[in-house]
Amino acid sequence: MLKQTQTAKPRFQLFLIKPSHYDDDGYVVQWMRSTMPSNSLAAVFSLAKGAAERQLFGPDLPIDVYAMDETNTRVRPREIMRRIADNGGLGLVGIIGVQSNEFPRAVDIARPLRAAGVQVVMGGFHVSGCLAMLKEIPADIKAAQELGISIYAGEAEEGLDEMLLDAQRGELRPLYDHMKHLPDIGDVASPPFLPLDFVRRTIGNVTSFDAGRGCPFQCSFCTIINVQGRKSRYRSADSVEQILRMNYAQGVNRFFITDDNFARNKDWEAIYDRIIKLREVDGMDIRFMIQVDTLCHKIENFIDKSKRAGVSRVFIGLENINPANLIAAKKRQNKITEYRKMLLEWKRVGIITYAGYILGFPSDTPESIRQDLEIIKKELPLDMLEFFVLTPLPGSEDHKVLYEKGVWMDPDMNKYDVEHVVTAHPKMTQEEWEGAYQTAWGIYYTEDHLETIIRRAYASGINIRSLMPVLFWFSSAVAIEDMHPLQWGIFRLKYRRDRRSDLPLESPITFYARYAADIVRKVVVVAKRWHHLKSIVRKVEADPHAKLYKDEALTAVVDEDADHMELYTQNEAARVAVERERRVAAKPVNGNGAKTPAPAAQGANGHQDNGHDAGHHVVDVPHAHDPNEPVSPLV
Ligand code: B12
Ligand code: SF4
Repeated sequence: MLKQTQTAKPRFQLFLIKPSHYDDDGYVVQWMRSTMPSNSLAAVFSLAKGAAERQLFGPDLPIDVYAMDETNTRVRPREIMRRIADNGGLGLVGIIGVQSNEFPRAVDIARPLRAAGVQVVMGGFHVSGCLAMLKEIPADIKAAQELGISIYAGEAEEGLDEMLLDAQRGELRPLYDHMKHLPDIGDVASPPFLPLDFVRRTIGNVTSFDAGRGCPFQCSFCTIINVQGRKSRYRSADSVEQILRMNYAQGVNRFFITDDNFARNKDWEAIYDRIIKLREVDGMDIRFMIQVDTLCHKIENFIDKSKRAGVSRVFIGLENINPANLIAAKKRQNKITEYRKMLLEWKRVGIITYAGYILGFPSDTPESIRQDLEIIKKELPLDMLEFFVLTPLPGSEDHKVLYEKGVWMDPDMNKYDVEHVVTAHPKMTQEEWEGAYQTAWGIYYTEDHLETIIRRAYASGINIRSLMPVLFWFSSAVAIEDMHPLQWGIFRLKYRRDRRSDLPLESPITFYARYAADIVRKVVVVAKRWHHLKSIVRKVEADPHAKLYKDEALTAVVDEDADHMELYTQNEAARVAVERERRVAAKPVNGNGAKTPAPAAQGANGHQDNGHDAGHHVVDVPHAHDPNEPVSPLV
């Protein structure tokens, strides 16, 4: 326990820190404004605030709760120690939502705190995933425990109080294992929430919350099913309304619903109906980004209600267009014959689409990846495409299999950010695989294709002024920052002393000279790329025929087309898959009346990844954003 200084009345100091991770030079990835508040932090912060309000430690020991996200706030261990000491010496640091790529940084944050005797507990997907899947606790987690870091596996909704009471007595256990019991989240008294001053550190007026957890599918690269389970657990419509109203009251009205597949949230319709009421009856201007699967368009009313509920952007787990790869990853629910129909349905209602695309499945080669991307550009009416390196993430079946077979996986967890290659591939060398990931962005976001995306969007009634910042973000992150768009932020902050503990401190001259040169380079490239995109938007807006734009991707799939579509004929696996779908379907491949499959047969997206003729159908879409409002690239 930390040395106590004189204080009138002790107050328990609870710090909740969402860690960042290190870039390739070993510096903490941090921004003046990061992309979005973390729901993991919102969930634990709100539960902790609830405990404080209930006076969990009794009236004589109030709890002060502080939340910080290292992607936008510098963590100062000495300041934390001082606050604890000034308030009577009782306190706890919770390191929250620690992903595998954040684990080394999380331990580095804990190290000086532990050395000073501060209690530290750590939770999140890395520890939960490892405990869920591996027979023994892996070496990195054991090493953390040896430093005196307590490990919390599983969800906090039912176990937080017990752990806090142990901390109050200064008796934290080395392990809290809540993996066997998944709590009901229907009506949690303190649902996810973060205060306005926290949200202001991120771009736009956006916050995040999970309306549900769990997924019925079994993709081999997925961690979610092994951590959150395969059964859909969801918040009630009342609880969702509570979250929305709490945020609205503080002026936050844009939301990322973090469910890996909101379409498979068993209560999606009740939640949407409530949101529609809030928008249409109570006049609340609220908007959403959701994540869904490639069969969501088959759920009756789902897309139309998404529109009415204020969904302006949707992330789709496309993952791959080669059926052989989808089968290898046990992602059978993704049907290439549905891809264009689904995308045209989203276009019909004027909602912007993002898709995740994973590189490094067994059949992939640099050539096949290039060819697949050209097919996507030509035949699928997608807006943003984002790439991920197939990664055996701790918590996934892929990781467990390789771990148990003793196959080489990079021991540096910092690299498990789905941007680095961390194991071997049957057809590509490490360099080829890394090269394929790096070049994929440039292959998709060519100047010509940026214009095509904007033209398709304009012709479909999408507000291209809203699309522009998003397109900029996704097409530029890797080119400018060499970082995935989901990790990018506004103005990179770098502190010489915040370097990975196993790397030496650089001299101030070397460090600051490089930092300054980097800033100048980025400002120039950002300005150039932004100006270029703006000129395309202006060109399209000035074109009197732009509303009539039509191309193959915007044309509904009909049977005759299907035979020459490269998506359907690119290789033997695609031809076989299309034949099978035709046999299975009650109607031909372009039929609109296909039955909705039972939920257990439908898809979802795991984030790593987590229609009819819309081509000339112009939908009058209200402006998704006030032009003066800061726009979040994500919501
Ligand atoms: C929303 C989201 C994001 C958002 C915001 C992050 C956030 N955490 O909110 C964004 C878009 C920024 C993002 C980015 C990335 N993400 Co992400 N993300 C998610 C997603 C879809 C939801 C997170 C969430 O809200 N979960 C619900 C919360 C409540 O659950 P939870 O985090 O487990 O927290 C609960 C418990 O674990 C526990 N708990 C957690 N911490 C602690 C601490 C203590 C002390 C205690 C007591 C309890 C406790 O209590 C919480 C409440 O019950 C998850 C998938 C998922 N279903 O979780 C992926 C996921 C977390 N992301 C993942 C990855 C890989 C990434 C990226 C690296 C990849 C990428 N390029 O996109 C980046 C990098 C982010 C970074 N380093 O900055 C992986 C991590 C897997 C792993 N083993 O590491 C996941 C699991 C998806 C996957 N593919 O498997 N992500
Ligand atoms: S569909 Fe998505 S969330 Fe479900 S198992 Fe597959 S990757 Fe995981």
